[in-house]
Amino acid sequence: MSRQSWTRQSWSGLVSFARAPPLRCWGDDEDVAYDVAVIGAPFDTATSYRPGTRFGPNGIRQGSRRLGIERINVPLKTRISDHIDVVDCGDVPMVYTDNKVALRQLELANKDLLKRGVSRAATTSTKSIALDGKFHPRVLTLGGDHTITLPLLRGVYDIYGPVSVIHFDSHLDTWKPHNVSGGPWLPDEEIPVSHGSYFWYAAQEGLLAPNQANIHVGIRGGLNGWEDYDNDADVGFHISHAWDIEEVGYKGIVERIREVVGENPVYITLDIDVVDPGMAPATGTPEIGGFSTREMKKILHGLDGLKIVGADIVEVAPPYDTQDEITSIAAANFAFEILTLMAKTPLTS
Ligand SMILES: [Mn+2]
Repeated sequence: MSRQSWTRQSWSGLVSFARAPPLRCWGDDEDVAYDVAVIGAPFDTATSYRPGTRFGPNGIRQGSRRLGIERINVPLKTRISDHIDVVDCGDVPMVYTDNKVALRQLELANKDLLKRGVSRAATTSTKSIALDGKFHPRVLTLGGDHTITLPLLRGVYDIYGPVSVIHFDSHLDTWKPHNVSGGPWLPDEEIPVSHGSYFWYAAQEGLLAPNQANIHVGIRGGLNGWEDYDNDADVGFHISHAWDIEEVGYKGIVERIREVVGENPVYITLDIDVVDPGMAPATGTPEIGGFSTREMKKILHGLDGLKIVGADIVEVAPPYDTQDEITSIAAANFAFEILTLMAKTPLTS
């Protein structure tokens, strides 16, 4: 692939994620092949507390300026560009006037990328884990509030079937939509999807791996009632609490994740609020007592070898960030770690 980034310097030029070449993936460049597309989903109109994640994609890109796909990830001993071609497709147009329309826009944009071929992995003689046996690009999405995971999972499902979800978050996000009141005028069932209920829809649609092969990691939010945990198990998740790390360490957390997902294809969705607000304050629904960025990196490194078919980093709301961009930098680094894991493990069967 001949396209170059805008600049090789971290402090100048137009910004793309980790200096990946920018492409017009849904326009003039739609015939250019790559292995991983980074896309932005600027969406914050289904959040329950403080909005601002429509600025997340560009915030995370700004936070990634000192990262580079051509630089070595030292703990993982990997240079991403040695293995895969990564591009930054920019942001998907998402309307701010109607969530249903906005999420549909993201669903179509994502599916459009996923159905294409790849640049490098295709040259191997091995078979892909995709249902059609072919290699397809992987998409790493920069959110956006967490609702965006629902349309993204629909795309992944079409290519790979149901996937095991590893969900880093302080909240369950499996709530029934009608836990929010419709008021005296509307039946509660008319309440649409939000950033707290998208997994409930995903389960209804059969997008999640069966037999409870999905896991939340870092959970510590409050509940409406203990029945929320029963509902969560029905949706298909195991729960690893944030405080578990005191007892079992990061190795114990990793062991539990790997036990739950087994050999399944994996989708990683990372809500930045999994990290303690002391290290990642700029998010919609902060909860104290979270992981440190160092702990998160160790846990992500423990996922080395899993077949990651897609990922998103969500709930980064730069308007609440510190002047030194602490949250955006954390989010960009986690995206970079996941990208490195993708580079290391091809989706071969
Ligand atoms: Mn959350």
